[in-house]
Amino acid sequence: MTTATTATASHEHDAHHGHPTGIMRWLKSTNHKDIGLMYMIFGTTMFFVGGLLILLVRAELFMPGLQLMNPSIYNQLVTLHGLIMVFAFIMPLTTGFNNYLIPMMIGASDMALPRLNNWGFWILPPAAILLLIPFFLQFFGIGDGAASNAWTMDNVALDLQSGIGMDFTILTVHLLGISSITGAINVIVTIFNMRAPGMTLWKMPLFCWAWLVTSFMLLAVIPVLGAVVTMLLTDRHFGTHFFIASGGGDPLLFQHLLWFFGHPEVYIVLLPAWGILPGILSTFARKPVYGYKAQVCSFWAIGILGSMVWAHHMLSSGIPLAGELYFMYATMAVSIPTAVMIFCWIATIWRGSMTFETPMLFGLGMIVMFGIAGLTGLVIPDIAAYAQYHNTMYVVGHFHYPFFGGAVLGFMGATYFYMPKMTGHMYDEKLGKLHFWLTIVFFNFTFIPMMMVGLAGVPRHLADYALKYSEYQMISSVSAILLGASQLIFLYNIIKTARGNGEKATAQVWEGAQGLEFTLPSPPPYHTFTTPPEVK
Ligand code: CU1
Repeated sequence: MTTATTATASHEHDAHHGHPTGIMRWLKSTNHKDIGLMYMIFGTTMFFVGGLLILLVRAELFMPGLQLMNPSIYNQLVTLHGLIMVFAFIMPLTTGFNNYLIPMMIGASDMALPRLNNWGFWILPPAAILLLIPFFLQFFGIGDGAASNAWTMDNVALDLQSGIGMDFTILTVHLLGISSITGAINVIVTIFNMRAPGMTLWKMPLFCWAWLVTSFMLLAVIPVLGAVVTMLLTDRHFGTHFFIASGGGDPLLFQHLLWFFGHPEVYIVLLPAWGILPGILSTFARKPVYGYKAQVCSFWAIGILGSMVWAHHMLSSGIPLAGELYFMYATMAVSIPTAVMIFCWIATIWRGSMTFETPMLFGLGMIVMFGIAGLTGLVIPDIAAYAQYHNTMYVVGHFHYPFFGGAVLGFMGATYFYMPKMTGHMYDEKLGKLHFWLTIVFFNFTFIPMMMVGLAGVPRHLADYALKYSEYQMISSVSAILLGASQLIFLYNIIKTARGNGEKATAQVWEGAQGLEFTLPSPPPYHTFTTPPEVK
């Protein structure tokens, strides 16, 4: 079955019910491409919101002794930046791609549960607004601002004491969790039940596998997050003592439950990017994906192993030495399947006839940056060194390598890769390349100095620092602002392409020279992807 015929079929189906127009078309849409697009647009919008918040933070850190804002606002901005980037930007963005691509990759007419799909998306905008409301209310004298205990919320004593911002955050986490779970159920049901005849699991593109593993991880850990914030809520307002030691509770339980979600969350963000990268690499290297099965097995190994290492965030929280040793070695073991995956990517491009269009640049950039992520992360759970690294800017610098250098670069590449297919128009290649080089340079100049000051002992979540760290902090701040500004080129390019101002994409875009048939180990469902869908 081709997309052309399924698209026609679904349009006929809509016609029977009358075609909703205007805003209703989007509010009521059950079409996977519509919903995918809405996820992508929402995610990209929140990327700029979250980015703007952290630029205020970098402005505050530009010089020691500056006081552009009070420390509470500073911590709120840091916290909102983290929550927004993880929950309202990258997760919705990758979900948008899964909605858009998975049905076409496996030859399904739509996601298996289209109404659930619609609901899952429309929970998000109100959730994002709820998260931000307390931040603005404080300027009218209501409440004491948004949550300010970092996006990981891992200091339960602070969580118990803080004001309405925490309650808003708890409600937001519930809404976002519902959205993620509905999305995960939809992916699993779609992949297991909606594959076209002949499309066996072992023929699926890696992106589908990556999202299948991601979905199972979401189902395993999001309910735990829901439980832990509910227990926090009842501790705060209804007299329970789950986490209050004076009432017989256990503060450490809070950290265990929270990180049982928090660490797998890293892989939930990263797996979709690992899944979308091999197709890009093989296209521009003109070689088949190397080690398809090895990569699928790595996804599962990382998914399972990655769910058993959570207490490497708690090595200074007073867990028994045997536990610390287990969590140290288990965490290091995750680097084995990760390395298998990275070697497969390198083998995919090895001796290929490579060209360096924008998606390929982002793909290659992602491999290198993700390599740095792995190496800078490998040292943190070392129990001998953890006391030095814990709660420093080093950790902040490090985790931006997997999140930005891995997931964000990967999906920027994917955006350039799929935009011609989605819109029927080519993006501006010159601007795309400019965007890549500015992004990769300023990204590193933002976060390497951050790791340097962290190693020297500058703690995170503090609005000031000693004079001797000024140079590094200035480099980081200026680079962050330039990194943010470079993203406006990306935005301009997307809008220009989406509005159809670019050169028309042919049905063979990325084919011929690039050959999408090379992206798959077997009969390519990408071939069903040659008719540009109408975007209204
Ligand atoms: Cu972790």
